[in-house]
Order: sequence, then C-alpha cells, then structure tokens
Amino acid sequence: MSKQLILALSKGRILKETLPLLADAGIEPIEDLDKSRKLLFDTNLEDVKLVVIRAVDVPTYVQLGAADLGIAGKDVLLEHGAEGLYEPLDLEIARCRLMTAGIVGARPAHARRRVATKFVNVARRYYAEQGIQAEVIKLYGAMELAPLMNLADEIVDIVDTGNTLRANGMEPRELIEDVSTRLVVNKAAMTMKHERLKPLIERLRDAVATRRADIAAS
Ligand code: PRT
Ligand code: MG
Repeated sequence: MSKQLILALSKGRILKETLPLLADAGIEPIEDLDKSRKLLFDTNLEDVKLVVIRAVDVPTYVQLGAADLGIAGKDVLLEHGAEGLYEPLDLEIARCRLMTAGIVGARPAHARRRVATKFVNVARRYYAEQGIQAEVIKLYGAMELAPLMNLADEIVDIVDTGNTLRANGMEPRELIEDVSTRLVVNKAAMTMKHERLKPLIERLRDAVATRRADIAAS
C-alpha cells in the first residue's frame, strides 16, 4: 500500500458542500478544483491526495482500495451495498430523502407496480419489504418523466424541496430513507493505515461537531 492517503470525492452537488467542510477540517486542495481538468489533486497535507470522481464510482474506488477514504451520499452507498466499507462518520451535508412518488391523486395500482428508478437495488428491497409486487425499471435520469409517459406507475427518487416533483404534476408518497453524505473507509486500510487515518477522521469529526454546535447556537 502506498504511503499517501487517497480521499475520493463525489463531484457535482456533494463536492460543493464537501470542500468548505474539508477546509474547516484543515484539508485544502492546493489548486482550484473547478478550474482544472485534472482528477487527482495534492492538498496542503503532504500525505493526503484527492480524487474527484462520479458519485456512483466512489464506493467502488474505496471498496477495492484504489482510494483509502471516500465521501458519498447514503443513497449511493445503499444502492452499491457497503461490503468492504466502514462508514465512521455522517458529514451531515447534502441532506435529502429517498422516496417513492407518483402522479398527484393517482392511486398506486394494486397489481404488480411498475417502478422507474436509478436506485434499482434500493427499490427492489423496499417493495419486497412492503410485500408489494414490483417490476423495477432502470433509468439513468429524468425519473419524473416516467409516470407521465406511462412508462411506470411510480418512481423511486431523491426528493429535497419537492419542487421537481410538483413541477411535473407528481407528489411524494412514502419515505424510504433519510439521506446525507457519509465518510467511508476501506476496511483493510482502516487496519493497515490506522495511524494516519485516525487523525484525519478525527479532524473531520471535529469539523462536523463544530458546525452542529454553531447551528444549534444560531
Ligand atoms: O450527475 P451524475 O449522474 O454524475 O451524478 P448525480 O446526479 O448522482 O450527482 P449530483 O451532483 O446530482 O449529486 C447527487 C447526490 O447529491 C445524491 O447522491 C444525494 O446524496 C445528494 N443530493 C442532495 C441530491 C439532492 N440533494 C437532490 N435534490 N441529489 C439529487 N437531487 C435531485 C433529485 O434527483 C431531483 O431531480 O434534485 C431533484 C429533487 O430536488 P427538489 O428540491 O426539487 O425536491
Ligand atoms: Mg446529477
């Protein structure tokens, strides 16, 4: 194993909230991530490097040890399955909910329900737990469109304000899981690199706790 610690970051909306939190924890890339086409970055900490990758790829990098640590949404972790990963810390950012949703006023069909989602594993597990027969249809985007186009009776998607659903004549139905962004650590690295990982995890834990205290006081 290399001497360096590699931290895999989810690009997109999680990255925007991650960078200020990392800065609070004293971890800063030495160049502007937005202005570079690079994917691998040095930081102010000599032994810490960042990789910026698609959110869905973060669990894979960490599970297989290409990265020692990763930052990813709980939704992505649930969908991937957390084998080979520790999840020591809730970073309490990018909060949202995994929910079922459908067309306003339309009652869920009683027979086998057609469900469109990119979270096929989460959806299969959820409907099975509910004892509802479901045909899960994998989509890669614009889930809100599926019921309108009669491709599905229901969707499983991320909801924050609910504006996206409302704009498409849909409404949230059942909560599947509250989601926030988590720190994950490769299990082998946690043992073999414990000396160097521990202070890094503690820095992040302190930064999260300080923010929580600031919010409570305001
Ligand atoms: O873009 P790419 O396909 O590479 O990845 P991605 O779409 O998964 O990444 P990105 O940047 O969208 O970030 C996704 C991650 O951010 C998720 O894994 C969540 O953990 C977290 N997150 C937090 C959200 C939202 N809030 C969110 N509101 N991810 C997506 N949304 C979308 C949702 O899909 C829906 O289209 O926003 C819409 C709903 O928002 P409201 O406010 O209209 O309800
Ligand atoms: Mg996106």
